[in-house]
Amino acid sequence: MKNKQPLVRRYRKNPILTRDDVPYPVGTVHNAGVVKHEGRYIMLFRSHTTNGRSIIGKAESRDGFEFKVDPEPFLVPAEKGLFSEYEAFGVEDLRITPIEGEYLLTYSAYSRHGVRNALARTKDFKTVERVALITQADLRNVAIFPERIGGRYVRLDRPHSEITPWSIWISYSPDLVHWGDSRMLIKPEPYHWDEMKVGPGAPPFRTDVGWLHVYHGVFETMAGAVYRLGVALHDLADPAKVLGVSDRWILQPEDPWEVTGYVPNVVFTCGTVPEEDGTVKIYWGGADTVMCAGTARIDELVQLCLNNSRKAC
Ligand code: BMA
Repeated sequence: MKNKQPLVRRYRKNPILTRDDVPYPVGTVHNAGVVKHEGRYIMLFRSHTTNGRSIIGKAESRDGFEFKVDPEPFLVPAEKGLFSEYEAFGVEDLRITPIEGEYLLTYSAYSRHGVRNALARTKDFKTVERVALITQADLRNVAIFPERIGGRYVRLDRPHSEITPWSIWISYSPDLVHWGDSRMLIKPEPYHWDEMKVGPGAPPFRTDVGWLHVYHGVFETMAGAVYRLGVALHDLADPAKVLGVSDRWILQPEDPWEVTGYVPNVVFTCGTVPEEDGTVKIYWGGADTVMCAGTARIDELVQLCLNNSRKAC
């Protein structure tokens, strides 16, 4: 494919959100979950505050590209109870899953005990209810599927391990609180663009042939790690079955605000919005500093997974 016709067409006015758009003091705006709610796009983005810890802000848009930020943050570390102990160092990289008339919010919770994942829920993006801490430590990037499958909730996540590369796992829950039946699905591929780490990106969305999942992959260079985006397709009835993982990346850091910033050479996604016209809006943080958006054709991404697949593990 020619570079003139990239798979992901960047929005011409990227970056779509920066710290200058935020009415309270923050150092960055990045790694946002995005969803369509009552005809408007809701973005829940991460910001480093001026003490270096992260909070989640909210922005809204009519067209999915021009966002206006709420005057106050949406989610900050809990001040009391169990959550306060595990969120004390910040909340990060929130994903939004629309399911059965509500929205599940999963995010990394940092504390002196390490990083684990929390689950909250909302119906209207005005009030939020924290549900449970759904992992132990050393695990990030929880993305829940937007439907129950075989009666159970399903999620992808990425445990950290010293003896096997950072890989994408799946697990299941009857009630959103207790998770199990875990299996490893996608491993980094040696000497490939994602050879160091892979991790779930946006919550997968349904297509006619499978669940499409935009994930991130990391390659270590002499100048540091490069974060890119790839795509995988999971079987609709049995998402533990990976139908294909695109051999090529779909997006890499290229724009100046992706190549340079707080963490250089990073594009990192937590959210996609599939549209009725067969396209998907993909949102990504650039260099852990700004938010960017682009559009891709869903059928092209599906074909990449099916026709140009590397092995999953
Ligand atoms: C990962 C996470 C992401 C971040 C990325 C690049 O490990 O911390 O939140 O975007 O590194 O710095």
